[in-house]
Amino acid sequence: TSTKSSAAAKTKAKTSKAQPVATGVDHESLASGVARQIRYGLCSTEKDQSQLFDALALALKEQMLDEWRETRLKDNDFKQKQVAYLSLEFLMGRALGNALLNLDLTEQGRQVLAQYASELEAVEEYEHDAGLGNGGLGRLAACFLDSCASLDLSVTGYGIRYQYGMFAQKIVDGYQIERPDYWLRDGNPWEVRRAHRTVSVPFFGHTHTYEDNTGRRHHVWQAGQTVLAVPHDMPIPGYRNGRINTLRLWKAEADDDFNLAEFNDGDYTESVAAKNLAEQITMVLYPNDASENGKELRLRQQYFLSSASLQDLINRHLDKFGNDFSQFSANNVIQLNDTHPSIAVPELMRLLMDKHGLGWDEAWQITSSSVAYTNHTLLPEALERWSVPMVAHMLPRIMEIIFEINARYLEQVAHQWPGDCQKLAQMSIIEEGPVQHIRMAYLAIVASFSVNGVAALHTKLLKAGLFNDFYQLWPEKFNNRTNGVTPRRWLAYCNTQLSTLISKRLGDDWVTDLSKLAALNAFTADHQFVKQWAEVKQANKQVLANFVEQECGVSFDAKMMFDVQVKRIHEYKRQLLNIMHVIHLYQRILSGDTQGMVPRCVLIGGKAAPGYAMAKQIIKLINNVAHMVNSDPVVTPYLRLAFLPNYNVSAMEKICPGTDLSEQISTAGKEASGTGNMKFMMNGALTIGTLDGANVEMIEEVGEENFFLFGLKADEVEALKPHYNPSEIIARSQALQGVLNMLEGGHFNLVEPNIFDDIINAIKDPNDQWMLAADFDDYCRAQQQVAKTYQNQSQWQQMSIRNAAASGRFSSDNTIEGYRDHIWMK
Ligand code: B1N
Repeated sequence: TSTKSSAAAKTKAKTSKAQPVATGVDHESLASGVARQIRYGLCSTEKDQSQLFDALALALKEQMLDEWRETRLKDNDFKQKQVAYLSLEFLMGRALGNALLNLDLTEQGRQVLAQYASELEAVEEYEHDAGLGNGGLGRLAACFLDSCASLDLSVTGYGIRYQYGMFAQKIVDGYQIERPDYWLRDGNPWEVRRAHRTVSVPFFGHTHTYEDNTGRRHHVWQAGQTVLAVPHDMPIPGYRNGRINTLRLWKAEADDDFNLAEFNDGDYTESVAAKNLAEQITMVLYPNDASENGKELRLRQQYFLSSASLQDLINRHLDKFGNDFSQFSANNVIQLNDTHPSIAVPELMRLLMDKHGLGWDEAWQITSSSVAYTNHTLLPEALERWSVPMVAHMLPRIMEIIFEINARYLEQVAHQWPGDCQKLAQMSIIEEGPVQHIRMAYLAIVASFSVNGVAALHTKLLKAGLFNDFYQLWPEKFNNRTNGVTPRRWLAYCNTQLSTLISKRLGDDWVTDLSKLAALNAFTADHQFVKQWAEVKQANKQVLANFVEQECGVSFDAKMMFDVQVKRIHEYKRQLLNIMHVIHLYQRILSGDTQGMVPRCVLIGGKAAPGYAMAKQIIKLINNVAHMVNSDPVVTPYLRLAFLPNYNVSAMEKICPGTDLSEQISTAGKEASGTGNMKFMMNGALTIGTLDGANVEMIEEVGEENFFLFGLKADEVEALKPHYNPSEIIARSQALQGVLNMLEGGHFNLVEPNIFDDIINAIKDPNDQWMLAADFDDYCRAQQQVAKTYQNQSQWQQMSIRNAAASGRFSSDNTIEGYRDHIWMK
């Protein structure tokens, strides 16, 4: 049946008509699969919804197993290039609805559950989000996996199977509280433990060299400790094409003699108990978005992932080609998701030389033509630097190799800039200082054949600033690959009503070719269509309002405008600017100045890194303002505000379809790309935003007249920096004075004096990097333009259609075609 099903899937993909015809899996086999899983898989007689979730997921996994194995066999047979996507984060979210959609089994799943008097939407709520990532970078990796499988590319995701994912956020008295996310408590029905693919990763100990009788030097790393890496595979189904790719997540386990030597003289029980030291490596995700972690355990995670994944790649290569590495780089690409797995560079050198007997030059030739690096941020606080003594202690052989890479590369620098010692120091992989540090981004650039940024502006700034020296040395390495998001999850799945409406007019080819949405522009004059478009948005707003009521206890009225900012809380993303505008509106309402105001519900959500004090204060301020706004009956007809706790992937699936206005208001030059901006646009939200990240390209596509642009440009931010003078700006702005007076007067913290002092000082600080005061008035102006436009609903709905129509470029399919054609298969 598996060959039958993949053949059926292929015909389906080609004709791509909206009939829910089976891909070889019929209702009966899914139904009997679910019944069997309840009885034998779960050994249960109960059929509550959580058990139904497990049974349906297990039955679906079973349906995928044949095609999964066939995909693997095919990829091993054909000598087509394999891509390994190495990432410390994969923010997958839930898998059930996405798997049903991609396998074309949604209707069948619905019918099976109906037999148990259950609804699909209710059962889906029992799946725990796989929150193995922080934010955009981790979610990008997840979207990429969906696109790679859907484009029939042989790409394996390699990551870590954290026992605890991104923390769960609770709000108590307005403050963020972190709770551990033990997402595996009820088991993970999707994963397959593949113990026979286990590899062993060395740590600590020492190195020595010896010469054999032919005079050849050999390097030996006598590890002090080895940790087992056990793969747990998750299936990644392509969209109705018969391909099932793999996300391979490594779990750390102690091997049988772990630590035995240290517990000598028969302290058997102690030594067995000490095994949990090994398992610590994959215990928890570091919850810092766009900032460095710097902890020893984090380096252990990075090396563990890098070494295990490369050993796996090499094992696959040996199976196919034997001990002949001449074709390794023709058959493999290793894409590094930021510098987090960049320790893979010296690790690949080590494996090739010390384990497989290659010489330096050959190993370097292979490494530097296999590795590619994606940079995701210009923020200096996010650039990874590892201390040399720490690396030398934990990974002694790796440290030797990094020094050697640096020495050989600096010869090239010296050749390019003869006599320029300054250049040598500034470009060295090793940063000098009281303690030497390894600049991981430089290591990644030196070893990579491709270095890419994630939006046009970001890549331009990388080349002109942070990496300019390297751009001069190797201009050919640098390229831009603007981010994207998968239209399967972020439109077809999360917004079924809009999808159905679009497919009625355009057919459903847009699901695999999002540029087709451009045809929607033709319907902006079709009153019937515009009306239906507005009705869908209205229905989605009601769903979102119910969600907000349930999660925040705040009542949102779907007749009001829904103004949303959801993303990690960070000063550069300027949630503070948003809340300052809310305070400004609040003041206007209190003073009776409601001229031209549109009733709005403002929703803000996101997690603060647990150690990021300012971000946590901003959450507290939002909650306190919300309390004042929502409890004043004079205000609530015009303005309501809610802070959504525990923003995550499955929350966004409900939020983006019901949003009118998307807030993308980072200080220009700071947000590398953004990807939430694209999800909102696809779902017909209008954007208020700065010329930053991918916003620039969104405006290119949709036109400035369909976007609410405000604020300084990236070069203006830089130019203003040396003479930025907020007090002068405040003196000239009544609106800003009003907001500051209210904050300073303690209006939002009457019983909690001074808790917002840092925030007030930040706004007035001439060294405020985020330039809140500089952009405030223009932001308010743009918000007034938003209100004016919203009052003309037919204009708003047309602009909404134009935004969705222009979102085709931001499909991750498009992004991945770029990686495929310009990096991986080049
Ligand atoms: O990567 C996203 C971009 O769309 C965002 O603009 C960018 O901020 C985000 C250290 C990061 N950059 N750097 C990180 C995450 C975790 C960590 O430990 C840095 N995340 C981004 C996708 O390109």
